[in-house]
Amino acid sequence: MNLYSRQFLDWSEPPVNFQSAAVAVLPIPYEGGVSYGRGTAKAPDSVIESSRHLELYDEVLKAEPHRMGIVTIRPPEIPENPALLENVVYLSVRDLINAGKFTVMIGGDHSITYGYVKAFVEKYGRISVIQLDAHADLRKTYDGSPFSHGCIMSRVRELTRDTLQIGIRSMSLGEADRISSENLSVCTMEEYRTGGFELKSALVRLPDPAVLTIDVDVFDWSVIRSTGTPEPGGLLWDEALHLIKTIFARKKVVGFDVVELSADETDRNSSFAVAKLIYKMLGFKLASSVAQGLINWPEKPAGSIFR
Ligand SMILES: [Mn+2]
Repeated sequence: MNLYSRQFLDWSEPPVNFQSAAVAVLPIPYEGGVSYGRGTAKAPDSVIESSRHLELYDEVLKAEPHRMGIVTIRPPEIPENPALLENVVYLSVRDLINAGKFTVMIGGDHSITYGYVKAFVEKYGRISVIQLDAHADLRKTYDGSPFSHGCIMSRVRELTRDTLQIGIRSMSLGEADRISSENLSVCTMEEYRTGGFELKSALVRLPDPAVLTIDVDVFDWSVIRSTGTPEPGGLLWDEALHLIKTIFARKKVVGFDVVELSADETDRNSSFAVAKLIYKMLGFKLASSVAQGLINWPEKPAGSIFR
């Protein structure tokens, strides 16, 4: 497996290689599925660059999560054709999870999540997908294409019926009709704020394992403003972390992706927030596995610890 010349965290002490790493970060610099603002193809490099400025110590966990070993994989060749791209993503993710790596994908636009989820469905059979997003993404097609980022949850539901969508605050009448006629698990932002949705029981109903897909437009602009299809009124940093920590504590999360950041040279904050989010989430994965008695806090990279 070829490592990327730029490494998430860019940290080599303790020394880590593909074999000894618990986590593989897969950058997918693709924006062929976007409908509005551009810049998502440059996002993975921007996040990796920002990650070099992160503190490796997590003062909440009182530990250095990077000690489990995190390597960044060289991005695959990105084809123009979206159907081919789906397959390239699927093959890359499949190889990493078959090698036992906890695989984190950095997008790229949201359309890449199809290939990501497909690899997990193939490995585990039944999985659930939890989406944090401002948009329902439930149209059958968008702009006449099934490969658009604007209909990704429709595509994901071709792979699994077990979905939970949180933070939604933008949808069409057709999507709203679909949510009610198919009785889909959707917690709108308004319901999240008012407690009008039983999030904890929805989490209990979802089968394990679970994959998380995070569209950064779920965040409030004060946290992340550089995204292709922004919506006002999203999650604040602390409440997003609280929500995500709860998901890690209650579900067996086997992977996550973070998509739709739009790299912008005038905005370092958004890239840095995404880098920190990824590192925080890796810390949650580690902490929940330790809390469940599955592993001990790693002092040095010891290969595939998440089984
Ligand atoms: Mn979105």
